Amino acid sequence: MKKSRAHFPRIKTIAYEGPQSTNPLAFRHYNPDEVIDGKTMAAHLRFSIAYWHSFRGTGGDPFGPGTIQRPWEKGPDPVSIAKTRMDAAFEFFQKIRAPFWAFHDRDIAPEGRTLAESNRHLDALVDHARGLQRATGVKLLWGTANLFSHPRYMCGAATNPDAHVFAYAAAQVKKALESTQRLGGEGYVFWGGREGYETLLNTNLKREQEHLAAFLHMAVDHAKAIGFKGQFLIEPKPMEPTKHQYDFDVASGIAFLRTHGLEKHFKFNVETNHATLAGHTFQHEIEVAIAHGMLGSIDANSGDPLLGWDTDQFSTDVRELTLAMIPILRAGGIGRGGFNFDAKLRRPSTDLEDLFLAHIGGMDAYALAFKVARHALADGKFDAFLDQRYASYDTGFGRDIEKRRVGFKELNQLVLRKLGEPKLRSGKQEYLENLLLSYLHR
Ligand code: XUL
Ligand code: CO
Repeated sequence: MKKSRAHFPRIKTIAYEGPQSTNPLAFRHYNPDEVIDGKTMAAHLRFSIAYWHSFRGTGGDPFGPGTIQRPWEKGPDPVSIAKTRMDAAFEFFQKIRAPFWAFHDRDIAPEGRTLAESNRHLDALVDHARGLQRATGVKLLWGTANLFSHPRYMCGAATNPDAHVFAYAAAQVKKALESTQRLGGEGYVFWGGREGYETLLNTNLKREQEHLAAFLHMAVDHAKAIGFKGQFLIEPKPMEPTKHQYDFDVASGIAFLRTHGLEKHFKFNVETNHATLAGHTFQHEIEVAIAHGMLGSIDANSGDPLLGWDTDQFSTDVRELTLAMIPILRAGGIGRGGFNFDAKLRRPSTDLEDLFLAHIGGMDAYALAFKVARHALADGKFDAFLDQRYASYDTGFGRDIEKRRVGFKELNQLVLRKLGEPKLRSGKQEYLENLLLSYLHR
């Protein structure tokens, strides 16, 4: 990237300076080149930048307009502005040392007057992105279609009561999928922000859910037809903007996929703030997905305990991230997914530098959590505790229960004749929390 065209002329590529550094524009824990277990940290963590927040976010909220103004937001027409913006984005991806990015179709290219015009705009920007990906080595984690902003989708896309809207959404996803394929995306995300309802008085829930399943089957068929090899991901969220969203959480997502014969084709993109909105912890959603072999990727952010909506903040809560990282590492890592910062600057964070500071904090917090979790697991105490807690199922009648070799009748006899009253065995929560604390502060 030529210096004269730099969009962040005063900010150099962020360097790793170690935990003692006091430079706010340096990494203290994320050392992308450090090799751990034969893989660089960059390859373990697969950080990704969300185009929609970092390059389309304005700072606007439901109570007021945008506050964030970027110097590159000018040009003769929307497509040229979109290209300049993308140049700035790739300069940022490189300087922040994120190996991946993620986008919605309408983030990168302006909506046209017709679908054909929108598609032409998207083609132009996908060409532009291909050039930038080649020049910088930054890769696409996943693509998706924005099926929630335009007024046509006000009552849903695949679950819209009007088949015309369903057809339009199908055409849009077809194009977004092909664009993701052209950019070599590792995955493709379905987040159904408006796939749900506001009132059952106007909603046929069963029919809408069947339409959603039909839509996802069409996506699977089209991926097969074009040879798209990326992973399909469902991103659950219980509400917002819709009152009740069908992909409520991972467990209901699994039930939905299995009901409709889709489970082989999908995994989950678990988002921290969505877990909170569903009344779960981040770790819970990850654990449920892993238990079913369906963890695909992570949208890394956090909510605010005092605000009831999806605030999409950058997380620096190393304890929560360590709890999330432990099951991920136990499962062998994030695979073809990544940690995508689906997070945005606060409304008053208007400096260009704030974009760097926000991501540095998020990346350092995840890197630290990764290191703490690795250390904790290597020590083996958590696993040993779990093994011992369930050991009664390893032999004897416990094993018979797991193998389904006994029923109520046999167990009844066993308790009456031999076992009697079980002894209380402590769950040791405080011991385990203190153990976690000891790894966090060493
Ligand atoms: C919305 C959200 C989306 C998805 C992609 O809450 O998380 O940005 O990640 O559509
Ligand atoms: Co998300």
